[in-house]
Amino acid sequence: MTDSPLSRLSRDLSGLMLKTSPADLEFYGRDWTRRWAPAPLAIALPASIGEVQAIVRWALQEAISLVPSGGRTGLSGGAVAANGELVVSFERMNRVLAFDPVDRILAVQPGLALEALQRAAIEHGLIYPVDFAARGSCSIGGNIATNAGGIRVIRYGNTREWIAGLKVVSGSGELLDLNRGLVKNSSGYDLRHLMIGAEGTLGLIVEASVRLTDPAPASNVMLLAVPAMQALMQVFSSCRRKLGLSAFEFFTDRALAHVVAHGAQDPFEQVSPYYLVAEFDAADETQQALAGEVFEECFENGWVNDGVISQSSSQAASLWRLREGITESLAPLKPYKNDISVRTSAIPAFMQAMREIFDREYPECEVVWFGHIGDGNLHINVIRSASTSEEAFIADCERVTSLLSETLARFGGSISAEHGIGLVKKKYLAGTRSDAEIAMMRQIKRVLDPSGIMNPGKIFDSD
Ligand code: 2HG
Ligand code: ZN
Repeated sequence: MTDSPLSRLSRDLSGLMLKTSPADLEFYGRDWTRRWAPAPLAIALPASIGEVQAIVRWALQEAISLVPSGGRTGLSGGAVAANGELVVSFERMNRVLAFDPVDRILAVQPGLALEALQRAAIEHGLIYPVDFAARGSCSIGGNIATNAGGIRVIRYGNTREWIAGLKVVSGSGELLDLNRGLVKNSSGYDLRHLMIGAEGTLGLIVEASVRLTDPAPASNVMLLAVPAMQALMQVFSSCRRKLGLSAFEFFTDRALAHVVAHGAQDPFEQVSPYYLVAEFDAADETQQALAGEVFEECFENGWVNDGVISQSSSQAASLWRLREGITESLAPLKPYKNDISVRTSAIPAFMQAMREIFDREYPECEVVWFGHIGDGNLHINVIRSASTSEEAFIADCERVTSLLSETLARFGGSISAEHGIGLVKKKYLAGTRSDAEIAMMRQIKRVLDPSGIMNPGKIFDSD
């Protein structure tokens, strides 16, 4: 074997699993974005924290960048390796390590799939409440790296709320044991929170202590057909006032058409421009009766013109499918994705402003809106028309996203609510974060990753 960085890595770390076949480089070098051609140097699949530390030491010596890799379901290019980086896949570090019933903390490795974590919680009579459609393939390490949100943020918050401790190998090779599962810890800067949402740019998450909670009360789901945009928030206020909401989601007629074309069942005869999915506590008759009251109030006020309340868990699942199946139904069309947030109170005015921009700027594209409207988080997927080339389409979407970014700045919103900045949203960061903040983020990166080997080029370029 010739003497190369990779041969030195195999020699120094003889047990380390490495993959280098073209198919593996392709597979591990990309996430769910399909814009960048994967070109990693190789894939390392460490089995222990010791191996991860040794990889970082090697990377520092060889000046080779590292791209952390979980389930690669990301939508912002955060896990893309397109520049000769070593991908560090946590596929083999995917175990539940320990459970403490007093602390209600599950210690897990970063490669554990979200769904497997949720199942492990149930085995202990508890739940891990962060949830979203990619649960079967995404990993907890990736969820932490993007501070993933999902469908129950309105009740349970984002991933950040559930991380009681983190072990991280920093860009300088140190193993940091952050917060160690403490509930209270007022001892200076909380570096754990710095790592959450850092998209792997500061270090590699090698273990997480995840908080669990009591099982959710019995719930029902209602799907409401809404004739006008202004009514969306009126329905929200009514639901919020009277129900114990665990999710409040929305989608448009266009989104519905795509999931239905993918096999989901449309329960309504007439098309409406907007739909809302509300999940609410329905543990007893009093709570169920309240749902009936909300329903009536919405009908009487003309905010809703059709609706259905689930009568069984399978009906609840098919109503959820209408919302959760949207991303998959659109995937073959390779949409350009926006994932924005504003304060929930600003949603009506923001939607109106954006609709005017999209109607004007995307005359030929289909624009599909959906998302977590109760959190102020909207997903906007733009679909290329057959007459436009992929390159021209991306260029056009980037131009319109600049307008979106300016509008977000006016509304005090964010260009990434829950998917991360990655490569996709990098050029719009300055619309959401001030120059002073970005400069400080760069300085923080220099402290934790002095050689700039940790997922470089993601979130911002180093100067
Ligand atoms: C969702 O809420 C996901 O379904 C994906 O965050 C959003 O595909 C998207 O744009
Ligand atoms: Zn989402």
